[in-house]
Amino acid sequence: MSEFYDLLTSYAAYTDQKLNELLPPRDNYQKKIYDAMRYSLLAGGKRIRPVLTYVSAELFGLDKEVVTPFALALEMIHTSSLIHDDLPAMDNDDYRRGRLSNHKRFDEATAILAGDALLTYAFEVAGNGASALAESALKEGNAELAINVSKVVPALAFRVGTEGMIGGQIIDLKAENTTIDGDEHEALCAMKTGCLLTVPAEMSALVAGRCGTEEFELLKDYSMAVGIAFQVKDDILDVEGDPTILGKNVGMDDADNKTTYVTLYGIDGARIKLEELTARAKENCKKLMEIPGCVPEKARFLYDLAEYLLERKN
Ligand code: GRG
Repeated sequence: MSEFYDLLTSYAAYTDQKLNELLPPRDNYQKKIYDAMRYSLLAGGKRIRPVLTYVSAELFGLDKEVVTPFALALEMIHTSSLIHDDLPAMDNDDYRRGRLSNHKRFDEATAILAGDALLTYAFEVAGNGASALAESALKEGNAELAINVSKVVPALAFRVGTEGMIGGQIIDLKAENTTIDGDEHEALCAMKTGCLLTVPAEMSALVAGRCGTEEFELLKDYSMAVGIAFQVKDDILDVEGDPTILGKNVGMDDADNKTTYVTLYGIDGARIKLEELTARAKENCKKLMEIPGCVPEKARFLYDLAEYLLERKN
């Protein structure tokens, strides 16, 4: 497992370094917005979504550098959603990633703009990455790859929008003070959390020309299982996590009277669900290890990642 941790840490450090380069401090008239964007983006975070993007690409035999613009864009989108999620109009959280949330450190208007700016910049970065890949594919006479690559940014936008994370968040808001049933809650989690964890598989498969393959379906199902498990764990941690390790307050779901995996199934039921989802994810990794054209060490990493997310304390 120490090999796994070393690699996970090195992927996260690589992400931090690239994000820092992409968004350097600025001393211009708009300095405040750059400060607010950097404040949340460079506050740590596990960088799970970029890691899934690199490893999905590597599983298909690509270098992680090829998908790095998409990985960074995804982390910026995720951070923008955390900033907006913490606002008083949403979950109203004072702490995130071990520090004051963006609107507490700055102010509400700045936090709204910082989220907007990270989201906008993410699509600029992803679009530029896709253009560069399409251009080099065309130079090599690979029109099919150029067409596939042109689908990456729309695929990303789809998973963020009304059928993805934002769709999940609107159901989440409804789930405050209203009880929703297990099916609607499952749809909520698949959209709100699952979509940003499955889009790495989709983006990498497009770039690697693997859409529609067995390995793509296994990887996508792995990512959704891990994505929903991630939300189950989040709900459990909100009940029994340690705020000093979590970097944010606990008990927020209860305060908001939210429907969660814990309110629906109890803490033990939620744990069982978490274990079932993790087992499904690991089963898929075992199959991926056997598929020719997939890099087995990367399938092994994904296996360990599922375990790590099951055990995580933050
Ligand atoms: C700004 C595009 C945009 C949308 C706003 C507020 C909102 C719509 C969506 C909220 C989405 C949300 C906060 C989902 C929760 C997902 C989740 C489990 C977050 C925690 O992710 P971790 O644990 O956090 O990966 P770190 O800090 O490690 O990155």
